Amino acid sequence: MSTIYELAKDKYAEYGVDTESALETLKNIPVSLHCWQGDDVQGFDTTGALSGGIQATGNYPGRARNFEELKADIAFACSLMLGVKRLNLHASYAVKPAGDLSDRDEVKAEYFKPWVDFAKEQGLQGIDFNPTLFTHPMVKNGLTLSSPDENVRAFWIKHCIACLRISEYLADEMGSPVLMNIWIPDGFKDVPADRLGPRMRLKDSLDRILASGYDRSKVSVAVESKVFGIGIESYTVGSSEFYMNYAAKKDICCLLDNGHYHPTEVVSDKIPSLLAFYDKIALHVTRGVRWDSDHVILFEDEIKEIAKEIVRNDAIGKVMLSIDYFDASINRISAWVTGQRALQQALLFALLLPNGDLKKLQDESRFTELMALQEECKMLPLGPVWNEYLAREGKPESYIACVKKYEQEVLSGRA
Ligand code: RNT
Ligand code: ZN
Repeated sequence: MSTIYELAKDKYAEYGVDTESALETLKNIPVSLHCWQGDDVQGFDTTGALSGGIQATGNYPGRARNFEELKADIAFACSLMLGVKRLNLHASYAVKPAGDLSDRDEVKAEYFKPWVDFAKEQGLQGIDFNPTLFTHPMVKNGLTLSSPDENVRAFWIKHCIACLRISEYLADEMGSPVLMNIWIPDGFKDVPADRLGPRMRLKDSLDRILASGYDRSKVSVAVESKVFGIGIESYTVGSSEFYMNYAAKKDICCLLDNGHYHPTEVVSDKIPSLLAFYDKIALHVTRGVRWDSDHVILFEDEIKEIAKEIVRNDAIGKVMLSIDYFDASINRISAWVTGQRALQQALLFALLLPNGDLKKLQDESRFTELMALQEECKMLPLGPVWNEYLAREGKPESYIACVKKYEQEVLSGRA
């Protein structure tokens, strides 16, 4: 234990905060790592440009081009990250035997066995899963589960049902429940003539997917809303209100992505609203800059607010955390590590607040003292506690040199 940590520990103790229990809690909070940061959301089953209103911008060299490269990059990124890790996969990352030309509606559990082996090797806690309803020729006129074309809808319903089976398989193999999150890009660039019809079709599609049945002790199904995407500016079928009501009626889960709301709306305020009604909620933690730009998470105010709402509402076991961004303009591994560490820093910050005292001040309407104490807390010595966490987990404080070395030795060989 470093002297500087001892001093920080004493300082926090003056506020009634136990740094040891904060560190113990922090290291056990699972964070699901999105595989798609490593290859700009390309996946293995198509060479088409990313579609669905999302974009990975930049052309930093060294993108993982196949399963072996992506695995190597994830393993390396994991070696620089802290805490309990899970892996978050998209169906488009199926590892198919050579010559297997089956389409997404025939995606099978066995295609994910190589990922299971990898996750076990890496000591990951579990795997989470996502059907992939974008970057594919069966996305017709930008629509999938809400399409008026019954063939299109049937194809994607079949895909999602296949993904339920894969999720159950992943839960069995990893011995850990799987979050299966459904996000669809469906919407219109310009003013629609019918806003209800597509939503009724989406509702029916989801009903049919859920009606195929799945083991709720193994799989939590989530639906992820969105306000708009590039080229889908005027109307999104899977809006926040649509999915929140759907999830409540069907007793499934809402997934909140903090890039998916109007810029002045905050997910930190939505978390306690949902906790009043749901046993579990899921998050995609990201950083939107002016729009759903999926920038790397930084240790910034809204991330801290999100962390506070999880910690002070005793919701650590109720809020499933995944990171979700894709930056192709910087070293992709550094992007993974910076974002995952920033989320952990925010959680540590929240765990080290005198949350009980702050709540009491609010309940006693002592707002002057509440404001003063909240500001005082911002100056508490978080850094030394963070560094102690790194030291105990055997991770370097600065990871730039390691990333640069990997870049020279491995990434630079990828033409
Ligand atoms: C898109 C959603 C969605 C995707 C991934 C690839 O706006 O955030 O979660 O980022 O599924
Ligand atoms: Zn998301």
